[in-house]
Amino acid sequence: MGGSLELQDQCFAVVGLGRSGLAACQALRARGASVYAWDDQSNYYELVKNLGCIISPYEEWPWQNFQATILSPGIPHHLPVPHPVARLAQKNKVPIIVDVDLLFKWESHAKFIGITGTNGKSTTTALVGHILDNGGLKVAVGGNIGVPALSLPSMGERGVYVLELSSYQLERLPSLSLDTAALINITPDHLERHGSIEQYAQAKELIFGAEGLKNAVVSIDDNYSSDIFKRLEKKSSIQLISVGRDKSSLLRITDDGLTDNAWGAGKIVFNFRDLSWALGHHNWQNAAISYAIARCQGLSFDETLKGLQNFQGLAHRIEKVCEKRAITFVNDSKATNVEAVGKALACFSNIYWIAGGKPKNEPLTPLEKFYPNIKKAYLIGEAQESFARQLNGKLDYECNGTLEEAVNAAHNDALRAHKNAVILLSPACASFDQFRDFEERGTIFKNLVQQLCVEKAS
Ligand code: UMA
Repeated sequence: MGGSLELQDQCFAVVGLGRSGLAACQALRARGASVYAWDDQSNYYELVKNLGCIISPYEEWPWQNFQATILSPGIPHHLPVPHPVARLAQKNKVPIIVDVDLLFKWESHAKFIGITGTNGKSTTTALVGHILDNGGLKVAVGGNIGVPALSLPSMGERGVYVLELSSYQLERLPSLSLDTAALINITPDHLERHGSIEQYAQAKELIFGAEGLKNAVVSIDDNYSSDIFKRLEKKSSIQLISVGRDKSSLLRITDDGLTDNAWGAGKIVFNFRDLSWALGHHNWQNAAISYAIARCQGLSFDETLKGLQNFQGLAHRIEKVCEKRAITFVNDSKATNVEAVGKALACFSNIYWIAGGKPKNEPLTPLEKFYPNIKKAYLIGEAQESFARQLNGKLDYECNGTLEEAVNAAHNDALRAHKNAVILLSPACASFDQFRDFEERGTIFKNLVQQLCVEKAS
């Protein structure tokens, strides 16, 4: 992104040199800005020094010169404890932003679609990108989905950016500028960072705060989202589309299909069961929201349906890896919370469930209704003892420590049982105790599975 030197008189701090921070360093330097960079790990110091960034202790930085501090979304500025850099920025009245904020500023002539929610936001973001691209629009997809905003191409005024926005990012977007904003659902997540579910919901609601917002798509099936919808009803300047199972929904999800009271004269316009990727009811919600967003962009019914039908689904989210000897392996590494795991457990029966990782201190009790679908649990990572205590007497389990051990144990048990089975990685935990992120965890799972499938086939 970018190549002119229009920022050569400006100075920025970039803190956190993960995916978003590195892309920010590159983009800022390409525009000629001075960049002071920091990460508590030294892995990328050489790389950013080679880009011309300055690495030095942040206490010594010229704070009065900074336009903004680009603080990686994962680094707290408030709860549970502000990072010392955030305190320094606040003390020096330097705005704390995330990378996406610069994209809004630099690409102000393009159109932006923002999508948030506790679960389903990556699938919905990818799906919307896919439908719009299929419909002939010039589209770039990024944000929390894993493609840093500042690594996206410059799009020109006919371009459409489809951005997944997390609650972490939404709190640091003073330049938020969206044509269309969508909220999929709100259930407890990241509470250590936001303090309470109410404050987490407030962060999510920020997505509707953009000046000039034209379309708001809100699923109204949970109380927090429904309350946000009611507040939006008071804003007459936006087209507001409610989505959900609730009878009052403009786009109503039923077992027979999507009833469209917005563009389809109250008729059922398609059957969710015809969408091969839409495994599980939660994906019906993702499909309905994506349908709404596409129609808000002016796509015809046929164009929208075509995109919905030929979507391939998303890696690491209830992703079928392979099927061998009546055993289906499913990678759901992205399910880092209990709510997301419930969606996967609801899709299958005779499950050999691999769970655990870095605990989020959420009780497993909401999953108990799915235990009849589970044959046995295989526990890994820091969470294994606490999960074992919670499963004791309710579900057969063993502690395996590592993903590799768990895959082998589950596979041996499933083979011995001689029945159709599903080996499901759906951790209900973050990955950081043993992996870089959920993507690495999912990729390693897929590699282990591929090896097993090849070995056992030969
Ligand atoms: N770091 C410090 N000090 C700290 C904490 C972290 O220096 O106290 C450094 C780490 O050493 C590391 C960097 O900060 O080098 C990591 O920053 P980051 O965690 O913000 O990671 P990025 O790689 O920049 O990824 C971020 C998002 N990460 C988070 O929000 C935690 C990615 O979302 C996003 O895909 C990426 O930007 C591109 O936009 C991931 C995520 O887990 C998928 N998101 C959460 C979620 O979906 O629930 C919000």
